[in-house]
Amino acid sequence: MFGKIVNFNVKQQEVEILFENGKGRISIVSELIIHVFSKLEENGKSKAIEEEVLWNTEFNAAMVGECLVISTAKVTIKVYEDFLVDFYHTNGGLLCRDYRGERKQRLVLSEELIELMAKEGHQLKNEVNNHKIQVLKELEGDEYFYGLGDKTGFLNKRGYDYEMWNTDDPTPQVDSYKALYKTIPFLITVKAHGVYGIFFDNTNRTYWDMGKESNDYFYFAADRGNLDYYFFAGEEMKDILKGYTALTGRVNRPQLWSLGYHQSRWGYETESDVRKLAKDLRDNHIPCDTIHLDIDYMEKYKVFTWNKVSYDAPKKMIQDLREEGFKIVTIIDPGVKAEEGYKVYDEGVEKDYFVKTPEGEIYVNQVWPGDSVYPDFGNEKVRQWWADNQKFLLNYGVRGVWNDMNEPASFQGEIPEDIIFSDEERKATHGEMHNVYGHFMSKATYEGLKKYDKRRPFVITRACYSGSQKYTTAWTGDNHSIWAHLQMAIPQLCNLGLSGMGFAGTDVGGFGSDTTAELLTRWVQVGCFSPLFRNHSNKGSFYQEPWQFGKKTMDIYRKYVELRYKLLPYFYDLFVEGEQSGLPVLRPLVLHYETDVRVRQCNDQFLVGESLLVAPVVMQGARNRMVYLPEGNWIDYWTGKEVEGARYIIADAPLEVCPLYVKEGSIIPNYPPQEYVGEKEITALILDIYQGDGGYTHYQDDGESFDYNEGVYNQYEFSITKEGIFTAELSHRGYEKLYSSFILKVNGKEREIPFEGRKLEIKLK
Ligand code: MIG
Repeated sequence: MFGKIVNFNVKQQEVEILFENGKGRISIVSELIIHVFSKLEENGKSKAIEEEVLWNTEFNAAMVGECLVISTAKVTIKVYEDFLVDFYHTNGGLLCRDYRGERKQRLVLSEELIELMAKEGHQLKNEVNNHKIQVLKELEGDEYFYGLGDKTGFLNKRGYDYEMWNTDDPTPQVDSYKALYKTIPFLITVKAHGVYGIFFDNTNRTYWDMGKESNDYFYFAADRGNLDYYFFAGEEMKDILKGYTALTGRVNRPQLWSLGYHQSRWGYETESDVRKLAKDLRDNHIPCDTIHLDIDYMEKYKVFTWNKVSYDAPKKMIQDLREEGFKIVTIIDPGVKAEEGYKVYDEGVEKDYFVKTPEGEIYVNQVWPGDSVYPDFGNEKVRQWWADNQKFLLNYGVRGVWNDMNEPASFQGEIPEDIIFSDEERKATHGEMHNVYGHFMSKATYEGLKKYDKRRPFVITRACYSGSQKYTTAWTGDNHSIWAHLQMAIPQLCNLGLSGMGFAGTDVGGFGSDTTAELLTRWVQVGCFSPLFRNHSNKGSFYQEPWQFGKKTMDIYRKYVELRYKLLPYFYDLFVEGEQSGLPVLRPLVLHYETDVRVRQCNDQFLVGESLLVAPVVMQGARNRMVYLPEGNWIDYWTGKEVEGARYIIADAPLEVCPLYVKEGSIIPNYPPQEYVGEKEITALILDIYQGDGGYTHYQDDGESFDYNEGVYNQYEFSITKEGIFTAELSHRGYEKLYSSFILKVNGKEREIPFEGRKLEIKLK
């Protein structure tokens, strides 16, 4: 307990508070972002926020009675005895108050009952488990919670509890799971009178109760680390996400091909399997840019080796495939086979790069290669070494790296929490570094690719921490081919986006268990709108490439992959915009319509940008569904029919239809059909125009390099009015390949307008 406030002291933008029994600090990061901190143990720097910035902000701090009141133009913070902190809008309204009471036990169980239930394996717990760091925030009653990374269940996290402890558990993940692969201790709260965000920057195991235990409070807690959280205020959800990503970083624009279709499976075991796959894709005209190689390409699962028995000449294979437009992404696990004579192991041992037991021995557990050791990614030297190892893959022509098993996973029991990991130069424990292991592995991979490939790195990870979005994309791990997991895909991807990790996808068709024609069909209708669009499946499960279930399924599948390729410039523009706004590509409806209570728990629809509303069918057997359209007018993408919003409609959805609506006044750029990115030189940009008032910004660059940082890109501004006046204008010119024309598509009719860089104005009707 901190006790009473004794004194406070302002140092630039930090307010240090002296309590009777300890010290606290409130930092003014900006007028909307407040950092609450008290040092409780030795700890390294933030892993999520690499450069701690305090934007120049005016504020006042003064004691008012027993209370320390700090005000920026937007937020007023009241600090009380025991370091209780309340946040208000500076113009008056309450944002969020610390809860004053003790935690309550909802259900008291007898010892006898606990024992009895244990006989069948039920693990009941009785006592309220108070944590060393425990921040209880008052609930007013109307809060909805979003974010928290990849947690199972539905969009709104209210009424559930979670833990942050990166976990590899391939059994079908359901709503009652406390943790999955990722730790993103960030949430956004929406309530009737405001919105706020909280980021608890603690890498240890943390506990989150979103009003499950009681309707009076929610909490976040930990037994290690510091009291260290950020409070974000703003007018709307977008401001909160912008603030969070301003601190932890944003998704950078990817290489364009990585937005195409990816085909994967564990595993295509031999070179001829891979060549056959590529041929099948092209023969069946399923557009595809990327083929993923799972662990079978390695020699005995040893990372940075190639199995030359099943692959005759991998370099030649990759080169041949490249000529067909395919890029190869290879998997890399962190576990290094403990085998003398194996270069990666020998080097790591010699340089002291593996994690150790408290007694100073290299720690050994098991993963795919058998006995394996774990690189100590928390240390920069180890990361540099890992970055250098990427050269091995790049020399073969590999274009991206897929990082798996980096929770880190282990087959012989959990890695004990006292195993010694590094936090840079400082010795730390597994308990402290576990949740950032995948983050640092991704960072090392990113840096290796950036240094040696020079193009925008394409990295996929399973485990991550807040801030990993700067370095890597993510997939949601081992889902199953079950309808519940197609249903879960939507809230999971929406919440990942609201957690800053916007470049994400699920295994289309489902990873474990066997998919069906119908499930695969409905999944591709979600997958083609997911930022990362990859079909992947488990060894031993049915093959689920698009042709595996016959022509009808394949034809529908192809239609949606083709739709994705058509929409590529729209996806790309959304990524470029996200660099500024922090907004994800795939968004829950609540992000744009947060005052509409009807969308706050919408679990089976989502937006791509602001213009496209997707209402996929996620129920077996359903051939129509209810769709909620928010305010405004919407146009049915398939029929062109206009539908009024702010109401529910029943949409027809035979197997080949994924209900899709475009907001009026939208301009959506399209590419012509291609089987892979770059197949055609695109000189005419298609603009799909939906009449109404609207504007659109389009970005054009080489889709690959970092040259855009030097201004090598073109930026186009388009607009449309209700009266049918269309304008096009270049707002930045720096990339040589200017479009020579625009193909305007209005009500199904096309009209080509030449463009020479000068402003255009055209009457459409
Ligand atoms: O424990 O590399 O989630 O995508 O195919 C299995 C084999 C290890 C788990 C990944 C999955 C991948 C599989 N891996």
